[in-house]
Amino acid sequence: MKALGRHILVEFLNCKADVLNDVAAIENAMVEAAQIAGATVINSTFHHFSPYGVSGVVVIQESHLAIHTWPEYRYAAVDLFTCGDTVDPWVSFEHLKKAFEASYSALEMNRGATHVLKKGNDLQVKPNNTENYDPKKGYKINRNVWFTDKDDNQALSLRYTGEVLFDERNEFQRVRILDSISYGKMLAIDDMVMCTERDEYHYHEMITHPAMQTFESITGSAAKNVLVIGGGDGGTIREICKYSGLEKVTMVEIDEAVVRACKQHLPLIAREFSNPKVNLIIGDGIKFIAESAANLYDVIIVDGSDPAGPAEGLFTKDFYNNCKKALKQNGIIVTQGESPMFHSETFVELNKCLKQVFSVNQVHTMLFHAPTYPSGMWSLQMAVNGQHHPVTDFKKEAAARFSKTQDLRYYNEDLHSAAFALPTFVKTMLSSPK
Ligand code: SPD
Repeated sequence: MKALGRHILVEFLNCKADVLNDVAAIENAMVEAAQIAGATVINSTFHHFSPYGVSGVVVIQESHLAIHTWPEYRYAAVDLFTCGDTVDPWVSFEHLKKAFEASYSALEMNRGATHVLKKGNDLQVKPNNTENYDPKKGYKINRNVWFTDKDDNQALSLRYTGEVLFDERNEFQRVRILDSISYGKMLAIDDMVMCTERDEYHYHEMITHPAMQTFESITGSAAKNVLVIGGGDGGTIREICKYSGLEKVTMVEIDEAVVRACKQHLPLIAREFSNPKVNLIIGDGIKFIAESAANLYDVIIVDGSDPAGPAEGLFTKDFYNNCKKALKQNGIIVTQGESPMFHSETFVELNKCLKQVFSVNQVHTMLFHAPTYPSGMWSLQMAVNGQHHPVTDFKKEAAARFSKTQDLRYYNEDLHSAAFALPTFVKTMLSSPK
């Protein structure tokens, strides 16, 4: 029977569950399935659903390949539809079967049997939109793939090219470098954005300079011995290395894959790893600080991930008690404090925890703008191991000189004090009794 199209409906069963929940892997497999069969890919749109499932379609010049997955059932419903004689949909089917490591049942239907259809002569068919067509290279694939950092109710999504430049899972976490469309290359740990080329300086300048400048203001000399826990992308040590008075910065990062990925793909962020003042230790920061000598560091910066996986211990009283011991008198600790809008509970709990380890008057909250973290409002918690205050004892002139000579792009002498000014709703969140 002659037909306009071939349509294969596939039930993929017993698939690898984690592949069925991986939007990038599925998009790649579907695009490859189309290309291997000789189809011309025009567009692809894939979406991940929370907590499980992916839907997507690859539009090809010869029609489409579509999928919906149920990872919890290890099942995917796929349809492969091609028109004309040039593309064999069974070739795509074979590719997907391997990619999903699936068993299957499939049936083929002929669509548009020509003996029952009548072709009209009077239809004026307009030419296709040729915007994405280059006569030499053919169609430009317009991929529509999104990375989503989310909890059950809120999310931040960044569109990326579909290129996964680095992807490794290890005993700690999954480390990926993706190529985002608007924010450049991005480091993602598990399903969370850690930093992007375009806005990383907001975070790295703010986690570093308010603490370093406060130390200098209250002690009258530059921080000489600094400890960073986490910070594997290298952005925080890059900022610390801008201080000429620095003698040594020790960085304890649990996952060497983060350092390796960033050295390879984010060299402007990871540019100070070879600085002789940097002592990189690949190891557990929680254990490191528990075993540290007392009274050692001028500034400690906790540049951890969110409190899931190996960073969980960075949000505990034990950990901050050990940090306090390791700080010199008038030393400063600063830690990434999550978001009052996105992780309200963790934000409040961490602040309470620090106030128990230090005292209420020694703990200070800063806010800054983080475009690629969910909600865009992020916090840092600072504790001063002494009686000085980061705003009232702040020496503006030195900070102004430093931010100018170092060409800082976010931090400056005005922002230093402004960052500690909190919206009323945040003050209220933090004023609840201990
Ligand atoms: N949700 C993002 C929390 C920030 C974690 N740290 C980022 C590392 C950048 N050096």
